[in-house]
Amino acid sequence: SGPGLTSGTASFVVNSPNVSYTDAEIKAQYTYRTTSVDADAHGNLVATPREVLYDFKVDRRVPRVGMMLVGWGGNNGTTVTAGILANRRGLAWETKEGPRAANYYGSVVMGSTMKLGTHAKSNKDVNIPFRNVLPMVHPNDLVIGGWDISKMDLAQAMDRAQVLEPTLKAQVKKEMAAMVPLPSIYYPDFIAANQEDRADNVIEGTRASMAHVDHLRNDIRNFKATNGLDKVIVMWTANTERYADVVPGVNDTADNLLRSIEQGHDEVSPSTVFAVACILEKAPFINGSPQNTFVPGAVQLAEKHGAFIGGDDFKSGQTKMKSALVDFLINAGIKLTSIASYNHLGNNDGKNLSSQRQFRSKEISKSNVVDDMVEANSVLYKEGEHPDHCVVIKYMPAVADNKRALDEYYAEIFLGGHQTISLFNICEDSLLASPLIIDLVILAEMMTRIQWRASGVDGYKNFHSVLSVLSYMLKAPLTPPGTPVVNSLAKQRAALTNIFRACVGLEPESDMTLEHKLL
Ligand code: NAI
Ligand code: DG6
Repeated sequence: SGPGLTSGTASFVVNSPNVSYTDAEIKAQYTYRTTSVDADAHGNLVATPREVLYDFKVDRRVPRVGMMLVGWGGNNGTTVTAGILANRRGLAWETKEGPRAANYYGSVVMGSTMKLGTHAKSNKDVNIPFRNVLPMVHPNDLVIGGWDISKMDLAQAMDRAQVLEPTLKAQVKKEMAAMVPLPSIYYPDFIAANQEDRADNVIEGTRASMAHVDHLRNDIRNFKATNGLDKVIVMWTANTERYADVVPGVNDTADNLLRSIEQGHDEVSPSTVFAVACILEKAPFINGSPQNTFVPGAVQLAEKHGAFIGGDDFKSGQTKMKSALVDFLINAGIKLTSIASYNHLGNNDGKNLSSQRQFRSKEISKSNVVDDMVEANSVLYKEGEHPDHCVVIKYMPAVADNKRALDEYYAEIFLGGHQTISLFNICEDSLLASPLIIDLVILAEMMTRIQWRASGVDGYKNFHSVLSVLSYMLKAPLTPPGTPVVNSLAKQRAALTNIFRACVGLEPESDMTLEHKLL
């Protein structure tokens, strides 16, 4: 059939000989234009425009998708679940500030737009909801399940989290009470000792084992079958673990990792066992916490099985600001010389992070987020020079999920002057993280339906197993081995939108707007 898109799958068609539509697929031929740089015999840089022709193929059939959360009974798990129920049922509730209604604010997919192009007659920008650029799953349609080492049902767990208004909770309570997390694996050495009293819903055994992998695979299969699902996406939103030591022979290759699991090696974390189970089950697995779940052996296993993985650590508030603000400062030619970041929070995440080894995982993911921007500016920074950067997190039970993040950015400006920027960011942490969980699930699922080939070559392939296209939502983006990490928020968003545009044969949005300048 021709290029007639049914409403609800997309709100536009691309009118181009390079793009074709059937009920099942969108096919696009796309010219990827880059600039290749080399040095000549005198050491001068030579920039050469390059073009590569790719074919993209997008499966337009939106599947029935399950989202399984590890740590379902936590603050993020209960908040995202209640949020989806509230949206699905179009709920409204009273607060002291007046009525509020369900929305998806904070989700790039559901709450943001992208420029499609300029209007043929008026030359004005035409913007479309981000979710319409490709046929994505709607979050209201996600079937939700998951695991927790705490057996509390989701209604009680939502009360424990202290995030949502009582008037909203009352409306979703019945449905949430019927949701009970599956038992999970608990290896006490990996999370803070102060979490022990939560662990009343655990599968036997306190070390990695193939029995655990098989148990989790079986859980995914059952969830899929019981709910008639086409796909399941699994998200780690459980406690931050300590780093696992990367040891040659233990977790450095896929085979070694599998052997270590069989032998019950104590450097294999629960999150890595979940990752392995998902990889073997071909369920995309995303790590929303900072620990090194994806030890080299896990990445290699994913590559071997063509399974999708993504991570690490949701980028919600302070770090998102940092990856936007530092981009601005350094690209404005201002020499950032130090960043001091303080947080205090009183939720269970804060309690877990009050333990040194778990804090260290978070400190690492929060600290590396400006490296690429600094490295890119050799005018301001000598090789190896870096702004001072410190990260402090304190547990303050009284503020519960209302995290306080205080940042001071100190910079050198014109002629030795100084600029100090102080930020004070207060918000419910889980209300920022929940839309990221939704985006990560929807985008990861979308990536399972996009394939590519070099034009003229037989056989389409998937994107690389490591979904670095999810970087916008993650503090320490995992990238395919040997490829650079991009932290700049603007670049991360541009990569996401422009890759999705390429899939329907559209050029990247350049923002040149020559039509308004060459008059
Ligand atoms: P939380 O502590 O409220 O929830 C974590 C849940 O995981 C708890 O219910 C706990 O019982 C469960 N759990 C621990 N180990 C488990 C295991 N092996 N299997 C299954 N369940 C297990 O924490 P919250 O606030 O929901 O955050 C979750 C994770 O997301 C943390 O690692 C946090 O650092 C990370 N994160 C949170 C952000 C936010 O804005 N809320 C942003 C960035 C990351
Ligand atoms: C305090 O830093 C606790 C953490 O879990 C953070 O709240 C979380 O990682 C979000 O961090 P950020 O920097 O994205 O706001």
